[in-house]
Amino acid sequence: MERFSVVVGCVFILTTVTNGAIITFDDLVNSVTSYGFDDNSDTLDDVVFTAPGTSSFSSTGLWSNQTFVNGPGLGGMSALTEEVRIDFSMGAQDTLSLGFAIESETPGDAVSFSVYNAFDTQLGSASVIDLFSSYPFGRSDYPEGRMSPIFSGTASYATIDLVSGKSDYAVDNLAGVYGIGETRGIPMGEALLLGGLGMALIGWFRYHEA
Ligand SMILES: [Ca+2]
Ligand SMILES: [Ca+2]
Repeated sequence: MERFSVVVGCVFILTTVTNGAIITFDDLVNSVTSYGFDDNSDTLDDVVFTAPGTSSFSSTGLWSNQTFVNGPGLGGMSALTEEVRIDFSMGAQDTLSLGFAIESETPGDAVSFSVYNAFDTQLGSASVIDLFSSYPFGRSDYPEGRMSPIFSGTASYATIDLVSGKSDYAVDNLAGVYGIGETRGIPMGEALLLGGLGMALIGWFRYHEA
């Protein structure tokens, strides 16, 4: 019985490891209207960012002197409603966190990150005021910050509302746990290590049963 438990435990580790991921947009192509991220490389995007209406995303903004955005980020122009919609094809859970910067000389604008389930019920939201980040010899080029909504349940999509005036924006480094329930590959070295550990445990139980 104990040996059975050990074997089942090892198989569980090998098939349902769920890792968080940070989306950096480093391969963003300029002027696309959506950007997909495939967390487990099964060719199905787990997270899809969409620009509203006829807008498109820009990868060419100068966002180098920022703390929360490291170019390239997902950039664009202000929209009448939200600037970015994020769909989680396989769900997201617990918390999300996204850096942002707004091309403005005046900080103090409120931005928001709202998370919804598949029935359009809001699960959580974060509202943040943009500020200049300080450096030892100055400050960031643009006001910026990080929005980190915490929620329970499975998120289906989220909306990012950044600017009401005519400003450019960039978001970057979305951290979260996506693709819930999907199978993930793990590095061969770790797989061999886990497999070896399982065999060693089985051997140990056989030795002690004898
Ligand atoms: Ca980036
Ligand atoms: Ca996938």
